[in-house]
Amino acid sequence: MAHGKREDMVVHQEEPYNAEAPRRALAEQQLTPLDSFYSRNHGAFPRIDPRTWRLRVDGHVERELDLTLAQLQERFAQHTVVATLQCAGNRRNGFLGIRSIPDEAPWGSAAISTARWSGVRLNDVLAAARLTEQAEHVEFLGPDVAQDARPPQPYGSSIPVAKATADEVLLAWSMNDQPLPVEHGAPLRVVVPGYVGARSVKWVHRIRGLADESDNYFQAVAYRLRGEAIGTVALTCDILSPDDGEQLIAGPTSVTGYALVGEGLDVARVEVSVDAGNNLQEATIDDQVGPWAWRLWWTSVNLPPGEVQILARVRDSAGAMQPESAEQLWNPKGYVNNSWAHVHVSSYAV
Ligand SMILES: Nc1nc2c(c(=O)[nH]1)N[C@H]1C(S)=C(S)[C@@H](COP(=O)(O)O)O[C@H]1N2
Ligand SMILES: [Mo]
Repeated sequence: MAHGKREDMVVHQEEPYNAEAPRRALAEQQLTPLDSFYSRNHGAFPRIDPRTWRLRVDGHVERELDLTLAQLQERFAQHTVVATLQCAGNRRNGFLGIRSIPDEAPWGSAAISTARWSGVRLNDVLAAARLTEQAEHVEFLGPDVAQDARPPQPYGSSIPVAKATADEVLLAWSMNDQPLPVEHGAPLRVVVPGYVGARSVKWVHRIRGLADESDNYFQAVAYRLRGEAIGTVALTCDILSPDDGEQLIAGPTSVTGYALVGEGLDVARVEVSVDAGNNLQEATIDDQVGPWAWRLWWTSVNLPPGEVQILARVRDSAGAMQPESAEQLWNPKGYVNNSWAHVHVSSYAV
């Protein structure tokens, strides 16, 4: 099992390792098993000696900190948050038929996963360091050097101070009640619920209070859309089973998936159709595991024989609907394809 992942991972790149599970592996589980959780890396996995590892907090702070993991665990209260992480490139493959996107991985539907994260609140650590009034952003730096950056540099990014001091943002050492795997950032990673995965910096070893956004390549150049750094995640849903290309028996068929809505909003309605939206049926929405996690949904459709496209779309509690087509969303890096979900299956009568 390479990197602790299941054998049937779709590996987009071996080195650095970039892989997602078949979408069915994510279906019907609120927490994604660690062996199926997507892995997105811009550099080689770093080698970190936990005995010499320190977290440094500096920049616009009154008190610089240098903390071992044990000190972090002793001095601050432990908190747990269930949060979905989604890569900005999730569903990029839906853009590729419109115009090609060279040099970016053709992620399918599984560059999104949900875990129960435990650690300390970033805000508690920032309070100990006493951010000064000049600090408008908080930067996170990792040790892994990204050769795809211009120029090559360690991975980093930043979030606005209002988000950095919110209760849900963690410095986590545990994932699904297990020690954080090195692939996911051990000994310590940032988890920024509600924000695009790129801000949840793995192997974080330095946190800085800054007056402006980070000038790291992954904040200042990549992970931007229409000039803005991508922050909050856009309203989206997807089908997790059946998988694209499956062969099924016509008749009653279960369709399941997830929906994800913006901060403070709820899933109002998920609709599923097997006839291009002429007839839509409402899916049942699963219980909420927490405000930062996806909502699973399911329904049963009556699958006609032949080549069938199954469609799903979500509306949030503010009345917003995800955009219908990927065409209007296409962008040169292929970020945030939150268009209506589709899978194509073939079915036959028995
Ligand atoms: N240090 C570091 N942190 C990182 C990355 C990285 O390459 N290096 N990738 C980011 C991106 S783009 C995403 S989507 C998430 C992926 O987290 P995962 O690999 O645990 O799923 O981590 C983010 N944090
Ligand atoms: Mo990402």
